[in-house]
Amino acid sequence: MKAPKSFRLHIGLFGRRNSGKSSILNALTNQEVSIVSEIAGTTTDPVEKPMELLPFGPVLFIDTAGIDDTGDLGKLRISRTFAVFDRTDLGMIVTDYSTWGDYEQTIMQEFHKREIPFIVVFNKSDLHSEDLNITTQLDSLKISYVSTDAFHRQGIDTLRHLLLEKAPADFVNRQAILADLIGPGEMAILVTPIDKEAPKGRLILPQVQSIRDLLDHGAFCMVVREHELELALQRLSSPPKLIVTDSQAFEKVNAIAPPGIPLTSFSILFARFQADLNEMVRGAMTIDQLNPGDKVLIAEACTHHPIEEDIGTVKIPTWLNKYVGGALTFVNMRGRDFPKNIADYKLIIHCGACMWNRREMLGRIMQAREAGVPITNYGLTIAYSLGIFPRALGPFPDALQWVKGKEQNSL
Ligand SMILES: Nc1nc2c(ncn2[C@@H]2O[C@H](COP(=O)(O)OP(=O)(O)O)[C@@H](O)[C@H]2O)c(=O)[nH]1
Ligand code: SF4
Ligand SMILES: [Mg+2]
Repeated sequence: MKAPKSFRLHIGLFGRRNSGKSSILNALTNQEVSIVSEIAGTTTDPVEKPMELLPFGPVLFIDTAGIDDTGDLGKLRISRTFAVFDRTDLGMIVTDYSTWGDYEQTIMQEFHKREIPFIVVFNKSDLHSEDLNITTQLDSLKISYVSTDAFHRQGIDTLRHLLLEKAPADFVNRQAILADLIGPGEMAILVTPIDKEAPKGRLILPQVQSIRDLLDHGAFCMVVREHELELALQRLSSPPKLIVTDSQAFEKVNAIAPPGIPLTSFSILFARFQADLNEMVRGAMTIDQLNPGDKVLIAEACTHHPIEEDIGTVKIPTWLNKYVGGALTFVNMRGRDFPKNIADYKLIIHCGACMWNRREMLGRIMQAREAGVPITNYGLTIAYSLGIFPRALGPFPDALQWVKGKEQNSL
């Protein structure tokens, strides 16, 4: 399904002709769709370029190709380029240290005036080295900047991290946990086992957040233990839109829930809400490629783990060793530190990051991707081990398609 335009992050690309806007776009998206040319552009109409930009997904670049400071700045104000500011959620000024001047400062002032977050990109760093006069000034104004060499793809990862850091929260955070799968006026059933591992007297955060999400969107739910699920289904005059269960009760719930009713787990909902479902599903699928002796990083966001004490230190390591038929080398990390040498690891298994915001988790996913290391989370590791993926990914066609393709290839 194509993402509607208004949900896309609009990135306004400003910069003189030949500053390297198209080259930066290509380097960021790894697509050769924007034409890189050595001849200065002729049109002053901004060009809209819908693209996939990791980790955001679909974004819209608005390329103001074809304007520069050769014209009168006054003309710029009335030109169609200036209207791009009205549509820009996040701005980029592409320049280099030798050309930084009035034109760039005008754009910068406009961003400031409109309170649009932006990044200054000093491109062509292979040709022009840093000018301390400029960067000291930007530092004092607390303006984010980066040096890139789009030609040799240097600095592009740093730029991508800055884009994530600066993007308005509305575009980074998911709007719904599960309400988008249910719809207003419709019902979900949430299955929450109440066993000795459940905290006393309360529900855990993901369950509470899911209930609230449904209420916020005019949907509703029934909350049951797995033992009462069958009875609950019998009482309903029409089936629920979705059943969500704790991964640990998945097998039981799978047997009770008629095949026509979509079923998923809280872990999967939260891999989508707090992280990136497709990326984490891909990560879990690489468990099959692990061999004894391989290094696996187990990362937890909290420095202490109030829930499920031993999952990262005992349960997952024990199961994975059994699965690969030998001892893997596990390293457990807690808190905000991420090891420098992540490329040494074959897999990163992260906690659900329920105490973090999505921006932080996407930052980690990007780091893993840059190092070429697959990443998944606790819940998906468990789900994969239980053989849950095909049914539990039913409500997420993209992720399911990927799993099916992978299974087909390995036949
Ligand atoms: N040396 C060098 N050349 C670059 C760099 N980025 C872009 N170019 C070259 O600069 C020219 C203009 O680039 P382009 O991306 O079309 O600029 P645009 O007009 O701003 O879109 C092309 O010849 C590019 O190959 C860079 O970082 N270093
Ligand atoms: S942030 Fe991670 S470690 Fe902390 S409670 Fe949530 S899942 Fe556990
Ligand atoms: Mg261009």
